[in-house]
Amino acid sequence: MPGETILIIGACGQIGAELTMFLRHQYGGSNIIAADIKAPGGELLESGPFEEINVLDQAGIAGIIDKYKVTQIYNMAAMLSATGERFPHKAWELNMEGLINTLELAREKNIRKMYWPSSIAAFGPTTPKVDTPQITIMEPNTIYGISKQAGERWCEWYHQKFGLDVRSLRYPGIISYKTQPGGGTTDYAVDIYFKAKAQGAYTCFLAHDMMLPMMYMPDAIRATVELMEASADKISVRSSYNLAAMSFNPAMVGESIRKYMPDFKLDYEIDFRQKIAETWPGSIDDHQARQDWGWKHAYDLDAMTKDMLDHV
Ligand code: AKB
Repeated sequence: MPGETILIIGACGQIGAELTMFLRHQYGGSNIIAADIKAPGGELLESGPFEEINVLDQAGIAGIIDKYKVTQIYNMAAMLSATGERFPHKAWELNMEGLINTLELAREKNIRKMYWPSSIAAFGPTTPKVDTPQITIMEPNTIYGISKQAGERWCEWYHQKFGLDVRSLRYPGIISYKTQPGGGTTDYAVDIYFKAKAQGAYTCFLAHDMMLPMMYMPDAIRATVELMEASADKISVRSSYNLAAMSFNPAMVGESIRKYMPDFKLDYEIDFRQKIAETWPGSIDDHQARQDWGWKHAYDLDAMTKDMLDHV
């Protein structure tokens, strides 16, 4: 990837922070421009350029693209499902106008490649729940999910209309220990490890048998970078690729943690996020990603549990 300068908007978020550091290690700090609404501390700030910008500020982003001669954009800024239900208009504005701003800038400024994350939330209650196909019924009923579904249509439209090389993944719930998620429905699968280590116990807001597709952060980062580095003729999906690694429910995470911490206690106080989770798939058929650009996950539940407990 020599000669590329990559702008990552939303660089301080759960995925953005690790993606930024991964790309900086791989391609050199000065070639990866981190941007977010508020400056971070620590290695994200020290390891390369940082720009304070709101994804809704199109003119400001245009200035950053010109200043650094940006050739690729990753737009990772989003409000997730649970917070989106509390602030629906704000979520729509951030998720949709933010996306359209960057698509339009990518077109205007001849950006070589753009990345935008979709989610399993783009599916809805009428979608087949087991091995959800790449192409299927999509009637999401959260504002976050509606914005992801509409966003996928926008991405495909920009590709068809203008030949923009925009690529996307439908992330499952992402589990990580470096940066915590905020405002998602799958967040329990991160919190549970932190509470297991700190208190030996966790009270879960989803039901014990709520199966959801999940992925460990190293797999999510590798998938993102592999998709972006695949040659364009291998990319047959311009809306967003289904992507999978494992599926589990809270009781299964509890059992996995007990293999390393036999006294771990798990109980349940179910809240409004259960209703959101019930509308999402339990497992995902990602054969298109595996076939097109060679996607292969590395972590299953027990391998992830061991690594999480070693690090949190
Ligand atoms: C959320 O729970 O909102 C996100 C997602 C599945 O996109 N983690």
